[in-house]
Formats: sequence, structure tokens, C-alpha cells
Amino acid sequence: MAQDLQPGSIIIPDWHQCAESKDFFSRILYKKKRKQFGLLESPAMAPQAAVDTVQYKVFLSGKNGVGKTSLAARLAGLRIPSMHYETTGIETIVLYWPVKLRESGRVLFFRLQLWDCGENALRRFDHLLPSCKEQVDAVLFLFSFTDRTSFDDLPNQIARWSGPSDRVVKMVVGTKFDLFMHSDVTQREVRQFQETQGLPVLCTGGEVSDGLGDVANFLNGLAERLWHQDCMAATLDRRPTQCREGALI
Ligand SMILES: Nc1nc2c(ncn2[C@@H]2O[C@H](COP(=O)(O)OP(=O)(O)OP(=O)(O)O)[C@@H](O)[C@H]2O)c(=O)[nH]1
Ligand SMILES: [Mg+2]
Repeated sequence: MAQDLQPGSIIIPDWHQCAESKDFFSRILYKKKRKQFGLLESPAMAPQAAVDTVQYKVFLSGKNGVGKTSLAARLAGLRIPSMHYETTGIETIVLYWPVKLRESGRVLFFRLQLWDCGENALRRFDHLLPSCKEQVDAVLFLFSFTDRTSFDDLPNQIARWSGPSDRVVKMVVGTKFDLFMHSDVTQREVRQFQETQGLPVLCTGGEVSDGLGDVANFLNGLAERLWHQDCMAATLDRRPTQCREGALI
């Protein structure tokens, strides 16, 4: 579902650069850096400008060392760990991202809870994967451009998540794109993979800057697919209500 979505068809992609979005993005920033939100915290808007929030659970899948913890940190605006410390269980990070829907002009806050589980822990403890899968809305399959085996392992990772009635957004993320000089995977192979699997592939890498530009493309793309998936599900269920009514908080 939602795999052939045109970027920008649902969400205005460069909205974070428009003056009118300033008030919304200022709620997720503090001293020009991303604000960190606890599980029970949310961006505070003035009552007259109350904005609906939609929440989603996103799981990061991939071999150990591909950069799951680093991607979660990058998306939340945290520093990327310079060393590899294996994640020994499940770690979650909450982030907020405001978007403007193209058709209705409605503004929404996306609340994304990123679930990051160390691959070794996932193999060792059978109960972890079912928890990660429970009510998940999206899964990001990571591979590293500097680790060929992580790219070759993608079909296995994806197969773990196939099901006849799954309503899960699936995207592939190539990490360590900044180390292209040492790349074990060619762009051509990535394009071929994208065509055969029919999944979108995003590439990330490098230092995290303070700006929003680094992650805007990624988060808008993810939000767009999540929203589209909900709209499709609402249509299939013949629910006459608006998308994600149940998830508005
Ligand atoms: N240059 C570069 N290094 C990265 C990038 N992403 C991650 N790394 C490095 O890769 C190493 C492993 O990253 P992690 O995010 O800890 O890997 P992980 O997938 O969480 O690993 P497990 O928790 O063991 O499953 C760290 O030393 C990071 O600094 C990137 O985009 N560019
Ligand atoms: Mg980790």
C-alpha cells in the first residue's frame, strides 16, 4: 500500500521553509535546536490555534551496526553516537513533526514513536519482535552502504513482515551515505532493488545539523505514506469518517 505515492502529492514538502509554518515549527524547537519530548509531553499551541495530533508507531529494522539508533537520533534531532554501542533491548524516542495537507490546507502534528531494538537482542529474546510488531504503523528496513551483507539481508528482513492483510507502511533506508567512497553497494543496485521490491528507498548519512532541512524530506515522506495508508484503510473499511479519527489525540 502507498508504495507508488508521488512525493508531495498529499503533504506540502517545503512547508517548513514558509513563513506561515514558523509558529508551528517553533513548538518543536528550543534555541534553534529540536526540543525533546517525553512520553507524556506534546507541543503546546495557543488554544485558538489548536492543532490535531495523529500518532504512529514506527519500527526500525536492520542488522546490528547498520545505524538504527543513529537514525532514530537523527530524526529526533539528537547527536549521533560516534561509537557503536549495541542496543541491548527496546528503546523508544518520541518526535513531533508538523505538516500541512495539500488538499484541505489542514495542519496536523505527527507524533512518531520510533522503536529501536538491537538486532542481537531481537535474535536472543523471542518476545521482543512480537512487542515491536504490535499495532505498528510503519517499518523502516535499514541497510548500510558500507556493509554489503546488510543490503543482501534486506529480503529476509522484509519477509519477516509480510502478511496477507498487513497495513504497514514499508520503506527502505540506506545509511552511511556520507561514506560513499567506501560504499559496498552501488546506486544501480539500489535502483534495481527499488524496482523489484516496489519499495521506496531513502538515503541518509553524515553529521546532524541544527536545521530542519536535513530531516524534512524524510519525515514528510514518512508522514505522507502513513496518512495515505490511513485514508486507504478508511476507504476500504467504508468508514465515512475522516482519516485516522481514532488516532486524533
Ligand atoms: N559515517 C556515518 N556513521 C554512521 C551513520 N549512521 C551510523 N553510523 C555509525 O555506525 C555505528 C553503528 O550505529 P548504531 O546506530 O549504533 O547501529 P545499530 O543499528 O543501532 O546497532 P545495534 O544496536 O547493535 O543493532 C556508530 O558508530 C555510528 O556512529 C551515518 O549515517 N554515517
Ligand atoms: Mg542500536
